[in-house]
Amino acid sequence: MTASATTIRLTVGQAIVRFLANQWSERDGVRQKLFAGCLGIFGHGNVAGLGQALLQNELAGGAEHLPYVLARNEQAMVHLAAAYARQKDRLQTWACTASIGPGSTNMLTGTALATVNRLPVLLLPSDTFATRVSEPVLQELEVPYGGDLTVNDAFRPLSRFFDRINRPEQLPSALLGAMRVLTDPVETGAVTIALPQDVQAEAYDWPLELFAERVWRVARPPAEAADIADAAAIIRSARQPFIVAGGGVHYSGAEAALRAFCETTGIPVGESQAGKGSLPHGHPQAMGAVGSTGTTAANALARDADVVIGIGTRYSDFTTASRTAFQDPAVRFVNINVARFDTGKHAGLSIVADAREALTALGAALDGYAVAPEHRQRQARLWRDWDARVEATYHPGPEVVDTLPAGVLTQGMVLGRVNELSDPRDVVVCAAGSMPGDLHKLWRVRDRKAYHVEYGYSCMGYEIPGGIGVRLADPDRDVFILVGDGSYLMMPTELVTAVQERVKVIVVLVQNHGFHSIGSLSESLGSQRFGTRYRYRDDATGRLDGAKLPIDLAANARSLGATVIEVRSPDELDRAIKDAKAIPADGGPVVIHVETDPTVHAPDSDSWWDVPVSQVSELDSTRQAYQSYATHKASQRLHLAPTEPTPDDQAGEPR
Ligand SMILES: Cc1ncc(C[n+]2csc(CCOP(=O)(O)OP(=O)(O)O)c2C)c(N)n1
Ligand SMILES: [Mg+2]
Repeated sequence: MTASATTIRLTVGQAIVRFLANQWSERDGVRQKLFAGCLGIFGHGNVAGLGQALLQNELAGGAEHLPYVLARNEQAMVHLAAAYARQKDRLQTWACTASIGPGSTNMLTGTALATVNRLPVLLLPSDTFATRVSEPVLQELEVPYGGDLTVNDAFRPLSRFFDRINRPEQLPSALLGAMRVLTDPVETGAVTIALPQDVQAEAYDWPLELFAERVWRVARPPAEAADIADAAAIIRSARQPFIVAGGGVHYSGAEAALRAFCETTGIPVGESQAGKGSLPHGHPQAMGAVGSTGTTAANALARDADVVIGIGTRYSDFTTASRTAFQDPAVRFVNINVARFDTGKHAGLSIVADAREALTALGAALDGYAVAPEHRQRQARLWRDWDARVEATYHPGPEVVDTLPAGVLTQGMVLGRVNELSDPRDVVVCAAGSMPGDLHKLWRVRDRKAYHVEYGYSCMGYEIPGGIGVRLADPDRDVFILVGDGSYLMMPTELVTAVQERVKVIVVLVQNHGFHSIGSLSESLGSQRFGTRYRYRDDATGRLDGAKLPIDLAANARSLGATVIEVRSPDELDRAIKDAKAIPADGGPVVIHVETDPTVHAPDSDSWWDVPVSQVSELDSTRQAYQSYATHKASQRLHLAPTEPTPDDQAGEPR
C-alpha cells in the first residue's frame, strides 16, 4: 500500500505518540497540553513498539515532543500520574507504558487508585501477540477456556474505559473514546488501552486528520433552575445547615464561590480529605475536617444539622463517620455534584452541576438569607476549643515531652513543626497510616492546592511517587511528603526517579517501628496490636514482641541517592526543615528521618468508624470491644427519606 498526501505511514506506537502530543484540554478559556509526558518501564512488550516511537519522538523534539520519564516501579508511575492530575485539577495528566505481564499488572493498584479518586490517567499496558503465532510467549497467562483473555483483562473493572487494539484500524476510535473519558468530569478515572506487542510495531496508513490538534473542553454543567429553587426553599427553612465540602470543590475551582456563599449565609463548612483546604484555616466558617477523623467543631455541627449541603463529595464512610455523623432525626440532604451517581446519596435533593456554577446560582437564590447570629457564635466557640487542642498537640507540655524516650518526638510535634515552618503554598502529601487522619484533623491549610492526602484508596506507597507528581505539576512549591516507615518500605523506589530527574521533594520519614495506625485500630477492636510491630520473633513467646529490628531507613534513603538529614530533637527538626527548604529546586530528594512515639495520639474526634469486631471470641479484649461496637452500630442511620421541599419550605416558614 502506498501512502497518499492525506495519509501518513506510521506504526501503531508512533501514531499513539503523535496523537497524544496533539491533545489539549481547555476550561474557562485556558488551554493546556492534556499530556505532560509519558512515564514508562520497558520490557519485550513495549521496547520496540511504543519504546521505538518514544525514542523517535525524543530525537525529533519540536512541537510533537512528548517527554519520556523512566520510572522504577509501574505501580508508582501510575501514582505519580494520578497525583499530577490532582494537582492540575484534572486538566492535565500523563500516559504510562508498561511491558507485558508483571509490568502491566503492577499498574493495577495505581489504576484502582486513579478510578476511586476519579483522577484521569492513561494506561498503555502491553499485551501478548494479537496474531498468537508464537504463543505462549514469555509472561503469557494461558487461559484454557478463553484464547482472547490476557492478564490485562484485569484492568476492565478498574478502568472507566477499556479497549484492546488487535488491529491498527481500531486505534482511532479507541483514542478518541479514551480522550472523551479522561476529560469528562463525570466519567473520568483510569483509562486503559491494551496494546499487543506485535500490533504496537505494525505500520498503517493513517489519515492525517487523526493527528490534528484537538481541544477537549472540560465542561461546567449549570444547575437546573428548578433544582436550585427547591434547594433554596429547603435551606431557607433550615435552622442549623451544614456544608460538607469534598474534592469536587477543588476540581471545579469553586473555593472563592464557596467562601462568598458561606460568608453571606453563615453556613459552616466541614471538609472531607479530598475537600480539605476548601476554605483557608482561620476563616470564620471553616470548621476543618468532618467525620471519623474530623474536628470536634465540625462533628458537633454535623451531628445537629437539619440540612446538610454536600458539595462535590462522595460521602465516604470516613466523611459520614460510617453514617453516624448526622443525628438530627429529620436531617435532609442537598447534594451538588457533577455526577448524578453522587447526588443521589443519602436520598438527597439532586443538583447535578459544576460546584462553582451551582454555588453561584444557589447564593443568588438565597439572597437575604443567613443563619441566626447564635449559629455563627456557636461555630466560633466550637472552633476556639478545637484549635486550642491543635495548638497543644503541636506544642505539647512537659507532661508529654518528659515521657518520651531520648531522641524521640511525638507525631503531633512533627506535623506542627512542618506546618509552621513550611510556606503557605507548600504542599503536604500523604496517603496511608496514622498520618492521614492526624493531618485531616490537625493540618492548617493556607492555600487551595496545599493539601494532598490520597484517601480514596489510602494506598501505602503512594506518598513518594505522589509527591514527585505534585512537584512536577507545581514546581514553584516545596512538597513535603509525610511517610511512615511501613509505607516507605513498600515503595521507596521513586527516590531514584527523583534523583534522576533532579526533582526536589522533601520526604519526612516518620519511623515508629511498625503500624501505629493499624496497631491502635487493632487495640481499640480488641485485637491487641497483633502483627503490627516491626520486631524480632521472641524465642520464648514465639511471637513478634522481641527487640526492635536493626533497620536503618536513613541509610537506605542515602543509598538511593537522596540527601538525608537525621533529627533527634525538635530543634534539629526545625533546622532540618529550614535546610531542606534552602536546597535548590534541582537538588533532588531530601529525606528528613525522625523517630516518633506511636503511643501518643492526636486529640479525639468524638466520632466513629465502622470496622466489624468478632461477634464471638475466646478473648476478653475482643468481647469488650464487641460491646462497644454494638453500641455504635445502633446509632447508624440509613438516610432513606426522600428530600423534597415541604409546603412549609415553599411558604418560607422556618421549621
Ligand atoms: C497497600 C496497602 N496495604 C495495606 C494497607 C493497610 N494499612 C493501612 S495503614 C497501614 C500501616 C502503615 O504503616 P506506616 O506507614 O508505618 O504508618 P503508621 O501507621 O505507623 O503511621 C496498613 C498496613 C494499606 N492502606 N495499603
Ligand atoms: Mg509506622
